[in-house]
Amino acid sequence: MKTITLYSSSLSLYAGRARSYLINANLDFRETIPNTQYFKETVLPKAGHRQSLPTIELPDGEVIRDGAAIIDHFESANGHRFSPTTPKHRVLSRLFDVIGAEGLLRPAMHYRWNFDDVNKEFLQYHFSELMPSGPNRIAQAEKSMNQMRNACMAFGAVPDTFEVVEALYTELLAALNAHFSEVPYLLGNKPCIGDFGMIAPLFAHLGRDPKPLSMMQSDAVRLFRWVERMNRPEPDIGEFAEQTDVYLANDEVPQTLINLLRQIAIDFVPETKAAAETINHWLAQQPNLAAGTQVQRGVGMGSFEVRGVTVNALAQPYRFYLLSRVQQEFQSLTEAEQHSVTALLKTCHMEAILDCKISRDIGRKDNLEVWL
Ligand SMILES: N[C@@H](CCC(=O)N[C@@H](CS)C(=O)NCC(=O)O)C(=O)O
Repeated sequence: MKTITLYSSSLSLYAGRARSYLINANLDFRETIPNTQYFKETVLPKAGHRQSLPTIELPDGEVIRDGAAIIDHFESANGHRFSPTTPKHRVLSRLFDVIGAEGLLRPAMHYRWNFDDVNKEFLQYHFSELMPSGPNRIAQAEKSMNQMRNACMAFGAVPDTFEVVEALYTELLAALNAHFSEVPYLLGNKPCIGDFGMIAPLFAHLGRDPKPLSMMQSDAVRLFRWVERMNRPEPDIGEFAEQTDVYLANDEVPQTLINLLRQIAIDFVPETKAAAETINHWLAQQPNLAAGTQVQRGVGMGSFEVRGVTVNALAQPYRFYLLSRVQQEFQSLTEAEQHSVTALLKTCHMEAILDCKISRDIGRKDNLEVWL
């Protein structure tokens, strides 16, 4: 019988999000690398001709490209099983999805690409495996690795920022570890959409590449356990007293989660503001940008300060595609609920994200993100 095919690689940040969802939803799937003729001829044309991981093919031949779209598809098919229903949890779940998919690229790429002494052999093996076999395999892998090294710099990890990137990540490890010492997932005893977002950087890069894996195992055992748990079909929460599989009662947000968001806000908020400014400036200069035009990965560099250090990072419209979903979630609340969510976001130093918008909306057409 045909099952779902996940085109992916263990190396891929975004594939980690879809894989973890499929595992937790107990969906039957087969994971494979997209290096076959079948993928090129049959799957790729249905994926908008964009080869990005993850892409899935359903048993009826439908193809879905993009991790958020993949999760949307299964969430609507299974009654929104991993989407919390109380106001604060709804907004935080979506916010963690943006943070995971877009907000932790700098540490993820830094600890992958700037520790060649420990990581190089591991990365060379995996990158070669992604290339078609033949005499040029090693050279092609090297080329692709160099593109990723450039992407690492574009996300703002350059020698001048290494110290601040590492300081923030060390503090983040401690905040995540403290939270997962209290509860097994972000919002209690069951993963939410935000957990799937967060596993993206915290599995393939920070929880698997040799350098950051060793840091996580030695300095953040409870976070390491969450990474394991996110990739297992059973709850795997034996070390916790509470053995239910529900979110925290009464829309509770534990102090450890507030501390975690405050830590993340240190660079997430200024980076989001800077990216919005850069993208809006770019949009203002594109009066003839037709509706339906594919959205590019980045449209310039955003510049912002973190602890006195200037960081320049690619301004990515996709961040605002996901962020608009946080804002829509907020808009759909009653006035009283909005007040309590705003108060919470203020406490977390995150209130600015409610107003950080770009001047043109992004939608999806033929499996691609497009300007509306
Ligand atoms: N928005 C996409 C991004 C996916 C993505 O960038 N995947 C990387 C591998 S981790 C890739 O395939 N990059 C090539 C590309 O995007 O064209 C998602 O969330 O699925």
